[in-house]
Amino acid sequence: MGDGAPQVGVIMGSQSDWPTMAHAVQILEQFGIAHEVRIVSAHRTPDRLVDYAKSAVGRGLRAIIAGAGGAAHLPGMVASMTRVPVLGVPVQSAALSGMDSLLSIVQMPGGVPVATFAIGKAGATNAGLFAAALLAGHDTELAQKLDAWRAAQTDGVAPIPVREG
Ligand code: RP5
Repeated sequence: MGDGAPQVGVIMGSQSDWPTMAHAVQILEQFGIAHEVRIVSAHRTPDRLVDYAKSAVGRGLRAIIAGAGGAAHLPGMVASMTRVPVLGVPVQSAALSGMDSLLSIVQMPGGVPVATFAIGKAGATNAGLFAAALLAGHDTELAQKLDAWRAAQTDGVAPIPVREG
């Protein structure tokens, strides 16, 4: 997806995480950032996780957006095996509304960083935007697109609220 070798990897622990992680993918597509999307489960496909994390540097990935829910070990385990920046997205769980996911991802021990985002759609969207910002530091065209996106967002906020209800 996108032109050329993937610069960003989007991984998720389960197919059930897709509705959330789709928001990160949508941002990457909007900015034309080459990316790949995979299911990588810390618990159900541990060998796939190891292969993915250990190959990330060699394959040229610049960021990995990792979403998981519940006992969300995926982002931290990936971060333990690669220096590629890992952006963690807590997926909203049914049992605990994503607080379990959030705390699993954010409470990394010192030395193994995972940049942790908000629970659910906002977190996935912002992880996509953050990856774009990381890449924009070395890509003038992408930087201009990101500036335009941010300006459009600002322009879209009306100064006076509509009186509803
Ligand atoms: C996590 O547990 C996944 O990221 C998903 O959010 C949740 C359910 O996973 P499955 O039971 O579908 O494998 O590992």
